Amino acid sequence: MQVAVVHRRANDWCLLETRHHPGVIPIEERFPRPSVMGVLNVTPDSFSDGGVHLDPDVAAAAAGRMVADGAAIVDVGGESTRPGSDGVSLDEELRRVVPVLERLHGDVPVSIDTAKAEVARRALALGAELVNDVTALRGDPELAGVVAGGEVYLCLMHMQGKPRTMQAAPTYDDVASEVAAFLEQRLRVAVDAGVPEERICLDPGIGFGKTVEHNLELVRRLDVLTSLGRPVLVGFSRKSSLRRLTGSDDLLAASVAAAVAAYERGATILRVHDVRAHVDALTVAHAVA
Ligand code: HH2
Repeated sequence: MQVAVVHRRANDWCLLETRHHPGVIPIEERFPRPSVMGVLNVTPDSFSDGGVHLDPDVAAAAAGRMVADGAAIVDVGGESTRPGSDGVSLDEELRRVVPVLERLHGDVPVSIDTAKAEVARRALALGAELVNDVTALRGDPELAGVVAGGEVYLCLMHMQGKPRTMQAAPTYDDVASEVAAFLEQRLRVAVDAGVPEERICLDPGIGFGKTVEHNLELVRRLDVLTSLGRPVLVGFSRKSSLRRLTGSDDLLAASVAAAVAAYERGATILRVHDVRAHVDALTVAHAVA
């Protein structure tokens, strides 16, 4: 397959080259707008589904249900990044995710939510087609090479600080333009490392070193991110800002509203826990649009 590789330099778009990437269609074709990414945390301590999917058979069944409900891909993660979390060892992360990936291989389209090159390597060998790195290639110097060497998509996410302390005092002069500048720089790092640009999507990192108002501003001004020319992924599902806004512990309606708002402002992929409700809502929002 022939694909054009377009790089952004200053304010100009320029066609730099045309490359062959057999077998991998551009991310916009693989994930038309809107597409839903189901969240499957294989952790004891995640935000909202911690402990639910620790049994690999239970996790695999849940992933199958997400696809049946309309998810385009299921994001499997073995390390919680909730505020205050410390991270897990490589062995522990592999112990959590590999049995799940083995059960899903060939049946369910999978994304691996990891910052570790070795976890990504094992996941790709077991069929994962997207690497979702919340550190945007800052966590493990070998991850870019693993992604560049595989036929795989990449999500680069913005985070201010580290999960342990990121919610202590998030500060920005202009959150939308600072997040956009960061993502543009990480996009360039990924492309320079050999990851084809047409396989990359960008994510503002809702809740990762942001106040409620920062998160809302990022959705409100999502055009600042879409103008970078890459598909934007937004993960607002069940995040604590929604609880702060509504005062409710049931975050389903709030999550759906946030996803629809993000879609209407240009988001392509919505990362969500409750797949069915989001697919229905986005189907209607898309039909109206
Ligand atoms: N949010 C979480 C984890 N991974 N990846 C992307 N690209 N975007 C996100 O917004 C995002 C992410 C955190 O949410 P969750 O998976 O529910 O919780 P935890 O990190 O505690 O497992």
